[in-house]
Amino acid sequence: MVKNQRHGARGAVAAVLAAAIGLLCVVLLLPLTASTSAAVREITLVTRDMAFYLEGESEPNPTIQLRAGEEVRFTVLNRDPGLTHNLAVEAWGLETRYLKTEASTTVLVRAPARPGRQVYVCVPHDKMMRGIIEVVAGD
Ligand SMILES: [Cu+2]
Repeated sequence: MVKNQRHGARGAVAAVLAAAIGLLCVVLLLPLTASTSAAVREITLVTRDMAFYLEGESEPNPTIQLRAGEEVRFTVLNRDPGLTHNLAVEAWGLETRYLKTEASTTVLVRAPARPGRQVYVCVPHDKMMRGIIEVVAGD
């Protein structure tokens, strides 16, 4: 009897897990399916000298402005010799894998529907590698 109850509880946990994974798949796939209708903006962030830079620009840890609801593909490229970096936006639950020198990764995100400001960081160096993503009203 007790054993059956334990089994039942385990089954419930498994069902909840399966539902959560299913939901996660939907959440992850939705932006991909929606991306066919609108252009995806490409933003490349290069890490070097313990800071983020927009590709080809010289301002460290720049404020990145996005339009509300805009779809963006972030590419992070680590050009910092001997250092491992990543990109995370905690408010969005976004965190890339850690990148060794010359490694890169890409994440597709949709900016929040409402204007606001979020912090982006490199998790291992979040005191130095830290900037703002500013979401402004879309047109
Ligand atoms: Cu870093």
